[in-house]
Amino acid sequence: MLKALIFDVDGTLADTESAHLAAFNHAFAELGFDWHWDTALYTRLLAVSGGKERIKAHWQSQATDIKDIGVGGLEDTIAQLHDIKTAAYEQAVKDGAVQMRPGVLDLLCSAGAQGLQLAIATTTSPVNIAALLRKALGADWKAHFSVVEDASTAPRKKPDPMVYTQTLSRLGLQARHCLAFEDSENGLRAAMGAGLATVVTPNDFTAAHDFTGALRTLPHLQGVGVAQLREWHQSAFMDKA
Ligand code: XBP
Ligand code: MG
Repeated sequence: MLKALIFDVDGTLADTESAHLAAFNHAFAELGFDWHWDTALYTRLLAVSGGKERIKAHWQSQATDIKDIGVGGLEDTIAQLHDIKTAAYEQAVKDGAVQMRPGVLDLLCSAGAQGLQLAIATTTSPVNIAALLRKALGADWKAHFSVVEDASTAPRKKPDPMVYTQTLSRLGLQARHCLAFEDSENGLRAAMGAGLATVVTPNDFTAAHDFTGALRTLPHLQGVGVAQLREWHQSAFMDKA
């Protein structure tokens, strides 16, 4: 029996990565770095979950000047860049730069109304979740969710299943009673690693990813209701019976 829906944030609830990309480039300019990530490079860099990890991966790929700064300086500078980036992203969301994806709000509302628990399992920062969902659901957005697991609670990033196993534990539910919603290969691997049947809605940044093993891969969640999810969920477990 389906008891809970667990949602990824970036790329799943909303197409956020273009706003994240602009915020990263703003931070690089603010601190005088001559880096400018374009869409093609960012699409590749999204293979690394976590903004700080993504900056570090890029810096290491540049190799040239990383030794000049020393490890402590590297981590501090990455943290400084990420703080500036997060503030810029938060402002962009407040200014309306990001929209929820089709069907997401309807599904969140109908699932809650039909007694399903809702949870969030994301790699992004708490500030980013709050900015997005305050805008979409109002100041009491947290009341819609039984559990929120994010970069601050699950330090091992996707495709590590940590964020999903912690979400299931806090929900007090087994994976077979839940569905996960993701947009990326890392996210799908993390959810499947926790034993979760997963509905994937790719976006422009993740269209080329490998979604082998997804319960369904859909262009969006428009028109996907709770009854349909219950049917897909049941078929997933009847097939395994
Ligand atoms: C996607 C990510 C995040 C965002 C940037 O998270 O990997 O790193 O790209 O946000 P999700 P931060 O699991 O929601 O798809 O800079 O806060 O990491
Ligand atoms: Mg995502």
